[in-house]
Amino acid sequence: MKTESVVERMEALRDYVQGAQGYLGERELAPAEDLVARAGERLSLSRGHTVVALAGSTGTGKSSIFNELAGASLSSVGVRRPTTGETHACVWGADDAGRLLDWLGVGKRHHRDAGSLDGLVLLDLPDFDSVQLAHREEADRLLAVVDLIVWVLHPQKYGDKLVHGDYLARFHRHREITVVVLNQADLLSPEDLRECVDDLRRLLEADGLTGVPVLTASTVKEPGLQALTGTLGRAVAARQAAMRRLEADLEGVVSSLPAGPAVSLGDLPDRLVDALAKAAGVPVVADATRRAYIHRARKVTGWPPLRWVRRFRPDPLGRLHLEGSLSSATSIGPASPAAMAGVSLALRETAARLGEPLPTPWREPLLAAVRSKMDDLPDALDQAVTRTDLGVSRTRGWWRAVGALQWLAVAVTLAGLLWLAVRYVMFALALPEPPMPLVGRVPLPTALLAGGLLASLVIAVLVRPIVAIAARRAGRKVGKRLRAGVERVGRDLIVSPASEVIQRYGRCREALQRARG
Ligand SMILES: Nc1nc2c(ncn2[C@@H]2O[C@H](COP(=O)(O)OP(=O)(O)OP(=O)(O)O)[C@@H](O)[C@H]2O)c(=O)[nH]1
Ligand SMILES: [Mg+2]
Repeated sequence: MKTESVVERMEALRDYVQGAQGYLGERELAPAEDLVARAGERLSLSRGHTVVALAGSTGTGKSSIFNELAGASLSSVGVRRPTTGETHACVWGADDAGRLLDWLGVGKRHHRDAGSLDGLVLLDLPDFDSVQLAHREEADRLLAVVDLIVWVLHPQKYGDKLVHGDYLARFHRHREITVVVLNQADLLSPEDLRECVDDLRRLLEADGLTGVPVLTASTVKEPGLQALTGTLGRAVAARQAAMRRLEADLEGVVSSLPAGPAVSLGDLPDRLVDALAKAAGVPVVADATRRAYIHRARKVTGWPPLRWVRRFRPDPLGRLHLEGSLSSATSIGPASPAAMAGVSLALRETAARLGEPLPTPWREPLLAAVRSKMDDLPDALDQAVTRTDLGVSRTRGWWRAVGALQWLAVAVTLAGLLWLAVRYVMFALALPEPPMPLVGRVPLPTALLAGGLLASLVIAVLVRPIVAIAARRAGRKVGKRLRAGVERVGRDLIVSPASEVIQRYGRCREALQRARG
């Protein structure tokens, strides 16, 4: 096995935990955090020792095996069940496992001189399925951290559902660090023993523990503990059980972490921009711009005598206080509750759409990010609208040209009128009147008067649709410009917080891939 790779994968898991912190829930991260911490502690304490636990139900012979291997009666073997309540430890070789045993929290310590088991730290656990809660807790605590587990089973109880369902099957990822011992083999005839072992293998297969070593043992007669001693000796010499344990735990943690595909953030969806634009009053301003264009164009191109009437009509844009008011807020008014509800809905939809490829636990932080600056949106949108150049303050050249034509028509009308007036006065005073020039059969002054009026009318009628078309274009242009501003706001306040989450997710995803090995 590659020790380095386990260490590297563990580091990747640490990167994952760090990356996901603040994004994923504590519950989600706790197993990974715990494992990273435990791995660091275990490896820093001792890679030279192999911590082996003797685990099993009461009376299977754990303490007897412990004593037999140690060559002394260290842990009491009793008739009263359960016997062992406190874990005993025995260290083979140099007596330097103090810190490791402190970390394991084992108080009863013994020591044996080196031999084939040099480096072994053997633990005699209380019965794991005990009637005593304290026994169960102690056994569980140690089973979660030891490097190698020897399950000691009894010929009459090896098939116990609880033992398999609650324990062996739960440790199926730990195949590499599992040894099963059928103890008290002396109680069975050789044929029965063979049958028993075959049956046990089948049960273990069902537990997901295919291929784990199944040994037979007896602390009083044949076959003795040779098989177990040999297996322990090899494990201790390889000094890899600790790594294997961590690797198995790593597999478990990593497979429970949420994985998903690579995700990249697209642009703002149109529906969201629509909702933001509505909240920002873009349609209102665009329409006001269109009407202001018409209003202003008519002020210049309209029939001069009527123009002053327009002066008294309010300018559609003036009412919105939009032009030149870079600092002050507009009077479009706060976005209506309906518009803000529309934004809120669109935000949720956006988060749902962006989050769809993400694993479930990442969707929550994404939604939170998308909505994080929601309170700043109204102001930012208002400013985006205020800053946009509406482009209707300029008087167009063609308006002036039309205006001049109108004045000309008025001048002609007035000339005709004046002429007629003079003739009327002369007629009243019975003064001799000069002959009247004719246009066709119409007297010239009448023609001037009627022609001028008609020209005004024709100009007005012809210009009207042109102004309307130009106004619509101006409105559309402003609408587009406003929408671009709104989109910038959306990118700043919605997309960029969301992209932080997506980036985090990407980093964690990559770390998780490394942790998977
Ligand atoms: N025949 C036979 N009896 C055994 C063997 N090993 C242990 N015993 C007996 O089984 C009984 C229980 O042994 P212990 O070693 O106390 O069992 P334990 O697993 O430590 O039990 P707890 O501490 O209660 O969990 C004792 O009476 C032992 O003498 C064996 O290999 N063969
Ligand atoms: Mg015991």
